[in-house]
Amino acid sequence: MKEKRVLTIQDVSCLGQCSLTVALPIISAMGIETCIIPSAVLSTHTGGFSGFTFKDLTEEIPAISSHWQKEKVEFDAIYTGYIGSKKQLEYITDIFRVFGKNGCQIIIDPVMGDKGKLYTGFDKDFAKEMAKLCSHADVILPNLTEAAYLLDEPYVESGYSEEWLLGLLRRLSKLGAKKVVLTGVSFDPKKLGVAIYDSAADKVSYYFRDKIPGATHGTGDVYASSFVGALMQGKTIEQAAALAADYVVKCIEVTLPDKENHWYGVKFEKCIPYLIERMQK
Ligand code: PXL
Repeated sequence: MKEKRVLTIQDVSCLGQCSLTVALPIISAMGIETCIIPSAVLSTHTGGFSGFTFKDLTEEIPAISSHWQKEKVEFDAIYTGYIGSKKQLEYITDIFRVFGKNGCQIIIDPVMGDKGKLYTGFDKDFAKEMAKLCSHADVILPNLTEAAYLLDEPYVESGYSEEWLLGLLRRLSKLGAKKVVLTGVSFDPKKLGVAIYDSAADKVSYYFRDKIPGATHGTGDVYASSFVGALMQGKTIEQAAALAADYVVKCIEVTLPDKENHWYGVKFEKCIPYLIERMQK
């Protein structure tokens, strides 16, 4: 039996429960071989720590890629997360061209910001280039902030209608991605969820859970990683989007009692047994 193999490209934040330190354990725990290209090594993530170190690994991307081409490596999916520079976006586009064949799915989480603001180090110009990368995707997973920056539109935090959201999803899919999973969607102050849009069918579906107040770092990466794992395990995009939402909620619930001390991420490790069990449903 041919096992599924995923390549994920993002940074290593050595401490902080995000990017590769989340993607690698989660996708692996879901039974999928996970290959990585670390795009940079940081001592921590950039969301709340100060004085973090940053070792750029941009030139490793084409070097690793050319070795793999000689080895005739293939992937069932390529999943990209936090990408630190425009040069890296260029190299990743090359990787898509070389390895994104024979049914390989391209899944892009255009990690750039949250709550209407870009993370440290990103600007509008980078967002424009990220929008170009998204044209290669089978699925993109932006939050509402990233959606606004990808489209160069004002960020709309709340109070929007289903009609407006459908328009946003259509504009996002026009970037070139076949499907859009938009996170952080809310029509009711008590509920938070995702919108799943299929551009071929021009159809949207939703999955909501009760909103848990307060922001939690790293949940976007936990969401995208478990989504990718579920998709590789043969779930439909709607099932994968719901499973990932349920897993994130569980991770937040487990972390909340210790939130003051554990502010920098979620305790996703504690919920891996739940994730495995949830996958059997
Ligand atoms: O969770 C996204 C992320 C990944 N990697 C780094 C980050 C962030 C968000 O702040 O700083 C380095």
